[in-house]
Amino acid sequence: MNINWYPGHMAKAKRLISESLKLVDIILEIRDARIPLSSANPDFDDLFINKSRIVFLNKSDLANSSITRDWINWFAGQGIKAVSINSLDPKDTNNAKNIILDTAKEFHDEILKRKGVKKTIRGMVIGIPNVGKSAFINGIAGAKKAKTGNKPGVTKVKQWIKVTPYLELLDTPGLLWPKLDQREVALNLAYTRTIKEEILDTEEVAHYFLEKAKVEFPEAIVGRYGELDMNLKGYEILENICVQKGWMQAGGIPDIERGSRHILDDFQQGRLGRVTLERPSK
Ligand SMILES: Nc1nc2c(ncn2[C@@H]2O[C@H](COP(=O)(O)OP(=O)(O)OP(=O)(O)O)[C@@H](O)[C@H]2O)c(=O)[nH]1
Ligand SMILES: [Mg+2]
Repeated sequence: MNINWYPGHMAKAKRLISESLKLVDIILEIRDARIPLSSANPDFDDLFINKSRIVFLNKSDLANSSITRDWINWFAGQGIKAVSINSLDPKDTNNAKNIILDTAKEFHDEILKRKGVKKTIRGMVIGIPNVGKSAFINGIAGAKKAKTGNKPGVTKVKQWIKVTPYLELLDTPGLLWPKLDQREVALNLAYTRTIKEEILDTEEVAHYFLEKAKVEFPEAIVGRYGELDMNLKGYEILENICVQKGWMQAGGIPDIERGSRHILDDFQQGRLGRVTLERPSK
């Protein structure tokens, strides 16, 4: 599966992000805790060289918490501070806010010493589409100041949001790289709904999802859809799930399209339990 997708608004978003860089003191990179590597944008490393950066592993409520801990250690080993967060939980966003303020304090104190003024710290929130950038900002601001939605491409322009008198966060549109030539990465982004549904073959995506599930998390599938022979091929498991759940077309034919949607939706909404799709390599 080769998804070649780089809509005009993304090229514009990248320009807008580079232009704003000189205004910001700290980069807050939001990744998906279920796919901490696939949700990294390879463009970011070049774009944000020499900037102080914190990685937030968001949607941690949907991920396996023990694997999230492994990831945090893995990032620490790379010299990167990573923090687990559920942006919809005020306890977590409050913690994130304190971490940002602590980091910002260094800037504050230095500028206060040099110039005698208390400067507003500006943080830029970046990440791939639909990863929860706007929800993260709303959580930290304690108010719905940025528009959110469960599909990629909700935020179209940049927007500064005042969080405290001395902290402002910049919401940015999601950035995805031009050519998703790594199949595994493209699929992970499809499962988590980073790539627009309209350009995907839902049945193919669900089929690959089940191929992965039967090896890595069969209990999540059986737990949701009942006893299934997980030794079968992905397509056969998909058909059996449709039969079991009564997702049928006229004439007793399994409604594969409907089944595919259900399965991906169940995963995205956390109804399969807390499932992480990527583990750090040892
Ligand atoms: N379960 C869960 N859902 C989340 C979390 N953070 C965000 N969401 C949901 O994920 C969806 C996308 O959130 P947004 O904040 O709009 O994502 P975004 O990164 O701003 O997306 P774009 O602006 O389209 O790039 C929304 O339905 C949010 O409610 C989280 O930590 N846990
Ligand atoms: Mg947004």
